[in-house]
Amino acid sequence: MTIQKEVDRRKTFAIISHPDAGKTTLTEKLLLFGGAIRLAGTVKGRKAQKYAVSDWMEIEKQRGISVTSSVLNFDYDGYRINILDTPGHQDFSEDTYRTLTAADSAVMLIDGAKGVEKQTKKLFHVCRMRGIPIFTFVNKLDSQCRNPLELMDEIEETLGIRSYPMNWPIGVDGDFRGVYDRREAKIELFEGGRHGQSITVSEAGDVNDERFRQLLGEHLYNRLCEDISLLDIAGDEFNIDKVIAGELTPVFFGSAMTNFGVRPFLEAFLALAPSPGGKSHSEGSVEPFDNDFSGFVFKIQANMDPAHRDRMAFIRICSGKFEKGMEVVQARTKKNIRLAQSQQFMARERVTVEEAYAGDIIGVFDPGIFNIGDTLCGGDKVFNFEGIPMFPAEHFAEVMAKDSSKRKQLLKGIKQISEEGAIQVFKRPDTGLELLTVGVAGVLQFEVLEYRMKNEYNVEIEIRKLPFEMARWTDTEKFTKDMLGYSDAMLLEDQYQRPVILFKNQWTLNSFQEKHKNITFFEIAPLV
Ligand SMILES: Nc1nc2c(ncn2[C@@H]2O[C@H](COP(=O)(O)OP(=O)(O)OP(=O)(O)O)[C@@H](O)[C@H]2O)c(=O)[nH]1
Ligand SMILES: [Mg+2]
Repeated sequence: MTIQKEVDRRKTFAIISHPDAGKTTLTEKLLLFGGAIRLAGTVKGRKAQKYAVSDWMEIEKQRGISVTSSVLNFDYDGYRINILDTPGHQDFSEDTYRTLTAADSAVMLIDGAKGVEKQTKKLFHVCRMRGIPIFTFVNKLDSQCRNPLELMDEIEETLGIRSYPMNWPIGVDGDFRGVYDRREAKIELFEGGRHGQSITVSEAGDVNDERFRQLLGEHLYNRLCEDISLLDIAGDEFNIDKVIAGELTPVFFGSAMTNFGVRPFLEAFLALAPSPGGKSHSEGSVEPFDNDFSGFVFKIQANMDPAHRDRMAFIRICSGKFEKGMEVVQARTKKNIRLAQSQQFMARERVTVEEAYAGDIIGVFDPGIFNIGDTLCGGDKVFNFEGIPMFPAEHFAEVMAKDSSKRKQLLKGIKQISEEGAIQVFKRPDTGLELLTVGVAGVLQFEVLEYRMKNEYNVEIEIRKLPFEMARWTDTEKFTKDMLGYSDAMLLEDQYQRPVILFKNQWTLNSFQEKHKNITFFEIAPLV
């Protein structure tokens, strides 16, 4: 197959939403259709001792939440699909944000009972900024949900995007009966009971079939007919160009847990979602079907496999063909690097990748040489894709090993986890004892840190929270330590020995700034 053909059959997308809307559950069900797993793990099904495949981290299994994004891939109907399951919790949004840079489209989940929630709104805007198409899946129709017309209004109003319902639910007041497929003018009935563990076969047929009037009863049937004519008259028209431009979101109703409406969603999504496109960089741009390989690192993750304790760098391929063991230039260092031990993922299960194409996401062994945001170029031309920013940390704490003889493990763990971008590390200058200060964007990261240090590095740590809310870098030449005086601020240095000042809050920063007008502060570390 030519590169063009391979690119055309690829669909790479991220699933985003507020916590608990059902992203991991939907991911599981999609994998099931791909034949990738025979039995979908039940999310939070602790009794069954079966866990969602994309929640592979021990802490995720225990808590039933996703703390880091997962990459999974499978084949379906001739397509090669790369799914990025992201965490919904705001404390892990940095990870979600980075992951979105690797996606060509997004599936936004909405809990049918709750509507558009805060974190969904935030993530939606990130997708908007990136200009990627957004598909909406209104989930949990099997339990009591809000009026679908009201939900559509809320999506349009709070998110500022037009919507087009691809199907329409029948009976949402806790008596979910099925959906009407608008394009095919067909009804598919929900059978209730135990689905979810396998692929459902349900009764389906033309909407005008008298059978459905009887099956649904006069009331529901008439209501459906009214709703449909209302949508046809008052709703937006379907327009694929607007979908691709991110101006119109196709909306699907269904239930991930009971596996209802998931297959029609997948099929419609695959037909409409864009395949990988071109991407601009510092010297121009690449097309996915160009012969030269290019890609960038958007995620680094250590210890995915407790048996190996190694570290993987995740690469989104932007152009050309990847071949196992190929040599590329790392744009930041201009060094040649052999991409060894390339793998693709079914959560914990890894499969060696011999070749991959633009749109694919692969993991390569990282002996500690990759940074998040690194561009890798396979051809003669070396360039940089746009970098991936770090989120400013908002919570700070001093971290030490409970057992001081474990200092070596402590340093190793903190270093590796900071290289993954989950924490930022600072030191106190000029003190004999090397006290480590850690900054995070969300407090739950501290818990993850504590947990991972114990489980992956065998060090119990103590975390002493500090009363600061912001870290600022500054111009090194002008700043002196004495300037801080007795203010509510603390001087630290980052890994490159540059001064970083922690301020208690915006007010402390402002009053310091008043006194020292010639000093400039930076929210984000200047590039090295
Ligand atoms: N009733 C009902 N419950 C569902 C459905 N889909 C998911 N759930 C439940 O909702 C809860 C959250 O599901 P997850 O898939 O873990 O949600 P998530 O969006 O991945 O959550 P985070 O990754 O933590 O943001 C679980 O208890 C699921 O069983 C559904 O279709 N119907
Ligand atoms: Mg999840």
